[in-house]
Amino acid sequence: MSTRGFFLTFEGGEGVGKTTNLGYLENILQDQGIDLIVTREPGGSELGEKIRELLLDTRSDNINAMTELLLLFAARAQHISERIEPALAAGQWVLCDRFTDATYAYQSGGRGVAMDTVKRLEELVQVGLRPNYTILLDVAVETGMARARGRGELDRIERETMDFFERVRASYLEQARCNLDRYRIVDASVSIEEVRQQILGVARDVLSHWETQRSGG
Ligand code: T5A
Repeated sequence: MSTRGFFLTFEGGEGVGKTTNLGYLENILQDQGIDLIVTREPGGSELGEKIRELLLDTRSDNINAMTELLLLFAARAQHISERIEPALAAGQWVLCDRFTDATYAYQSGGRGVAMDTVKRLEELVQVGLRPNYTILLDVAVETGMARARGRGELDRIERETMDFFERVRASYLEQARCNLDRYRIVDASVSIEEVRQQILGVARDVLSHWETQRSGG
């Protein structure tokens, strides 16, 4: 019987509702007695949060695509060693707001960095670590951006063009299509309550995945 925890990630474009729904799923899982931590990328560790500030600061307007990519993986390396791996090794669940699928979507899909470059860094930094389950919240780019704008000032990445975010969305949908075993797509275009109903259904599916993993299936 495996005692290792379960690694669950939330993904999607800007303003899709990841933070809102991650909090909802967290409550459902805790009610089921699941011991978990909630974290995010970029960030998740003290150093990672400093790197996040650099990445999202609107004054960092001359970061080139490779520097951005390496900063994301530097933050990720620290996050994995400091928080994700210790939690999983202790049998805890890790609920993470974005992970490497975001790098494929934003840096490869959005910025045009070769997928193979991201893949090489993924292998180097993660040494086999991959999410067990990924929830992709999907909504039209204009809708997500309107929600993000409604929340306040846009950060450096949120100021990208609509074309950039269309490429990000297309990359996420393609990743989901290629990883049907771990991806679930939630229609985030509907009301918060209706999205919650979908998350409730996904929570049942997540728990059944966990049972399968725990029993060594
Ligand atoms: N990034 C990240 C990369 O480029 N590469 C990487 O490898 C990684 C890891 C920061 C940025 O970093 C980039 C991507 C990002 O640009 P982030 O903070 O996770 O990452 O990015 P955001 O998408 O900006 O996250 P947000 O916290 O801003 O948005 P959420 O979490 O998706 O949305 P949320 O829950 O805050 O909701 C936004 C607003 O919409 C409302 C909410 O109440 C809130 O006001 N809302 C709804 N309104 C109507 N109907 C619904 N169904 C709604 N759901 C939520």
